[in-house]
Amino acid sequence: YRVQSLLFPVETESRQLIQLGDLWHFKLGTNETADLDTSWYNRSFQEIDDYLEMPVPSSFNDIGMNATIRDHVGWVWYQRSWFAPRAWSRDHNRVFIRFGSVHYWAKVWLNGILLGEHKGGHLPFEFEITDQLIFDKPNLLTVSANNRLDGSTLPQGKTIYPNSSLYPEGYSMYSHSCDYFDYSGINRPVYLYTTPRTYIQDINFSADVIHVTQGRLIYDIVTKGDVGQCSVQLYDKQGNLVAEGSMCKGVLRVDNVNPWWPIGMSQSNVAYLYTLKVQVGPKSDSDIFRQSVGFRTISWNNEGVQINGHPLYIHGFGMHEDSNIKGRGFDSAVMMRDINLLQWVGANAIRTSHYPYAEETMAALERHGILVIVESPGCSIGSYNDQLLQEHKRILDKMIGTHRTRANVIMWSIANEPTNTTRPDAVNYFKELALYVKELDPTRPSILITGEFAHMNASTSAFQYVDIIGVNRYASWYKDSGKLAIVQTQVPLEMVLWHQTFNKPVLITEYGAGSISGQHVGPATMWSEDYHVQLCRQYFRAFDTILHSNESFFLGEMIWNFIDFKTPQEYIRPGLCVKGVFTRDRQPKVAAYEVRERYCRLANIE
Ligand code: GCB
Repeated sequence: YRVQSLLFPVETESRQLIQLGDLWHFKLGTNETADLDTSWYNRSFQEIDDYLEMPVPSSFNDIGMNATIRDHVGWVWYQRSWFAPRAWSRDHNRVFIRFGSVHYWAKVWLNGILLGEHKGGHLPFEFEITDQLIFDKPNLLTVSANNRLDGSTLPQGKTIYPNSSLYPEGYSMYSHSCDYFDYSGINRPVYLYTTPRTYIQDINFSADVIHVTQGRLIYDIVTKGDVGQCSVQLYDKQGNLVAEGSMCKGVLRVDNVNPWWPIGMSQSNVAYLYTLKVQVGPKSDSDIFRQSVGFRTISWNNEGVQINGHPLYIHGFGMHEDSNIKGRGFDSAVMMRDINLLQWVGANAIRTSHYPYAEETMAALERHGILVIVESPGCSIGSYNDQLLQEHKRILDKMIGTHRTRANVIMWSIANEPTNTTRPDAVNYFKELALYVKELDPTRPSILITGEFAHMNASTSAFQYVDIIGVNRYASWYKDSGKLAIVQTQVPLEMVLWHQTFNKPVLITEYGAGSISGQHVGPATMWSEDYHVQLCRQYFRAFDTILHSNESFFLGEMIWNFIDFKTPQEYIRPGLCVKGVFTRDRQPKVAAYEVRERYCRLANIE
């Protein structure tokens, strides 16, 4: 079964890579139908009227002081012109334009010609532009993006027109179904890259460890043009050739392989990566691509997950792509700060709550030995229909295609906190999705994450079809607020119940408390850092109770959240969800030191 995937572009001796960054021209759309603003895609904004300057990649929401732009729902327009180097002429090259993500629905024009469109706000897409490029004057690139979500998008959203004299005429209220601020625009880098005429389109592979010490790489190279043979070489970290082949599809074996291990499971060999070099096409003009390969085996049963045969205990965080000013915009400085904090605090895993993250981030996490549960954008699904099911499948297909070659990806999260999961329409919906995910990738377990309370009957629940049960639980925060003493009774009891009902491993995917950084109240009171620390201690003791019991099904603990992140305006939160163990500007709250002590002990880090 071939999933939809795109190679993440890299520079090689046969490929040039340029980021189309800096400032683009920007304006808000005037219509609900992008095509009505017709003149904008074949004429420069400069000739038309006013425009703003907008950084790319970045969300557009928090760049200015204009609430209309911050809260805009509908189409926006971006434009940038650029010169193509003469060396890119079509006799020698192909040229592609690739977007890391545009939220949610994007249309792209080059020199007035529609290249195509893409739906899905957290996944990459690209177009070949070889035949549209011009060389004697600037190329005009125009992108329109619509962030309006509805019942058939992931996540879902809704627009309500209150028919009431209490609101101005034509007034509408918009919301999307999750508590994070829905940052929009061109959130991830835009690249131009070249390839030779005959080129490597995709490299599908899976790499595992068999017979304890042998690495096995099963690969399939997709090419365009008349390639004849594929040359495939695998190098270790020191640059020694350890295996090679000449088929476009086949198996490479490495004896005495260095497995890829996450933080904490190996003292000497964390995140060992080999390099796969693929070469195709005529000698004089061959295409070359290099790809990281980590060998590891993921297995699972009704009690847990194993990496290379060793039981895994997850200690990590739910996260968000969120930072000051840029919003969800990719920033390599923020990414590295986050990875350094994850390592400092001793985390071995994250969940890409509540959407797939940037490919740049996934590659960096792989290099640093941090495991990832990749989550689909299906957050808080509230109504089920066939159109949504098809969209969910399409997005899972692309999400798995985008991230499946990463050694650190251990699990696919189908959805976070869907509602009414014992209703027949929900049960059917998740049955189809769970089977679909297994068909796309039988090598990894699937997880579905619940915010509901324990179901007493597995046969009428959507959770019967996935491999792992994820539980988001806010005992002594949303429920029994301020009552820290109940955690140690309720949490172990409920986790055991989930396991007994479904006979599957259980992972606590969220728990936590909000704390205003710097606020101290004794005795510990909700919203203070003191309460945050106390709550962590209570949960840690509850987890230890489960771990020290005779039952072994508890897969691990993930705190909500790594950082404070922006939410829509509402009266239950001060502009941010302040459950971060770190502040939004990535400084430790007091709870971070508490978490660090436990996580470093769990990871055997000094
Ligand atoms: C949840 C959601 C998460 C929220 C969190 C909260 O259950 O999964 O997106 O941010 O609760 O803080 O309310």
